[in-house]
Amino acid sequence: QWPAPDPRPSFHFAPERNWMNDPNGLVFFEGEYHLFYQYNPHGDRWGHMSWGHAVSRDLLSWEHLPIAIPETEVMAFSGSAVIDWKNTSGFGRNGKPPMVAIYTGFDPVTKNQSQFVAYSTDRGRTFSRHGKVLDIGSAEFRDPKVFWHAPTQRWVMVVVKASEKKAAFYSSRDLKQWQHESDFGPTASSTSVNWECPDLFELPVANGKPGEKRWVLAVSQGDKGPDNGSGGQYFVGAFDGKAFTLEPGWEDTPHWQDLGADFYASQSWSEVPDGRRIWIGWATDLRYAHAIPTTPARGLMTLPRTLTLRREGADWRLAQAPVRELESRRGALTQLEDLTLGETPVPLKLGESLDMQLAIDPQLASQVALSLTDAQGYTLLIGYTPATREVFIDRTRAGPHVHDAFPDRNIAALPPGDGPITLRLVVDRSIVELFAADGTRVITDRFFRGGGALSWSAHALGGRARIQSLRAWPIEPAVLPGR
Ligand code: DQQ
Repeated sequence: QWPAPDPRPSFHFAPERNWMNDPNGLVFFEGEYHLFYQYNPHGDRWGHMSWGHAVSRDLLSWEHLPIAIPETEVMAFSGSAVIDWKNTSGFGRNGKPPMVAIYTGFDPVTKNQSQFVAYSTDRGRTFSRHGKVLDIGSAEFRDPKVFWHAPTQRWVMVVVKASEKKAAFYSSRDLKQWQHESDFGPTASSTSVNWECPDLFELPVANGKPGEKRWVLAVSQGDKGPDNGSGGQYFVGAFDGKAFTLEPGWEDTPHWQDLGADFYASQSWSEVPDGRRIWIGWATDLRYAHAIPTTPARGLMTLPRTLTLRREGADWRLAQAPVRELESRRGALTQLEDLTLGETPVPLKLGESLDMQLAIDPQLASQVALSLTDAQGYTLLIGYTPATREVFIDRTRAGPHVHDAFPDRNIAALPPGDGPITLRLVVDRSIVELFAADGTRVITDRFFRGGGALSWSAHALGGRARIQSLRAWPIEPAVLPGR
């Protein structure tokens, strides 16, 4: 029913063909960021889940590799990967640490979900199956995230009891024998049907005391997200290797990872050499993932984003920023200063794949919008509403309607503040990622245009508005590093 296929993005990851969902097994090893992902090798719908595989040296240019973990008698559902530096598992060869993948095996006959281990001794190129390591006889037990917890000298697994909306914590000395330690959840903030794809990590508090850190537990939720689709929440607290406890005074109101429609199953890389915590999400909504165009790949990841934590009054906020590697891919700068806008659109000569910084005058009373229009007149609006201090992405008229169940307009209310409204906007042909308020408010949306080239313009929606400055850089196409 789509008038034209949506074009492949230029610097966001998509598989070469077929269906992709969650990111899995994110780990850095010997100069390469590994991205495994939920993959159907046989078609462009969910099924036959296997782990697809790609590697990158800069998180932007990806080299496609063969399937790492295929479907066998069980499908290989979501999970994580670690480097077993001390060879606690005994899988290492010739003094080299093994890469160990821990994933959910889903038995399509019995519906049982249990945790499996596979390992690689050749930089993730091939995996050997070790087999099942944890089975509690449940059909709702999945998505293990494993990491080394140095203070207790144990491996920790956080895994969901999905329909109970609980994160369960296990510990192990060798990645094979696992002991249950505690459960967290459900919480009053979670009204969805399930929890999926948990992650747990410690983050620096960017505006806190020197060295201040907190633990963040992230969980994806299959429905009733910020705009009623799927989404992810996060919790801030403490973790002692056995149990997660919420920060005192943490209000049980939802804290959403992303306020758009298209950020799900987020996972972070382990072993990043400079200590950054970087994550990525599957850029779609489960409700329409099967209905969006296929090009021939049906599935896209967001941009990898660096995470910090910020104190906001008595509250805590996760802050996200595009990885700094994006800046080295910027082409020639287009810079505009003091752009006063009325209702007549001012054309802007900008491309379809770009990185932009915007400063909007907070004083003028009318809404300001950037619009992205295709050759058939479909228009995506990205803007700011001064009266309510909200940024928005409006895809009501951006292409064929996507789904009746939730709105096509996503908003983020900004915290009180003085000075210009500064925004970072990353656009790549069929995806837009908007970062506001130091990255504490993020909106990610796909848009499915009708056809032809996209053109940019800016205007005020009634009255006058002013863009104080606009700096935009085209993102240069990927050049794969030599092998
Ligand atoms: N997708 C995987 C599951 C996970 C869900 C199966 C989330 O492991 O819970 O493809 O999208």
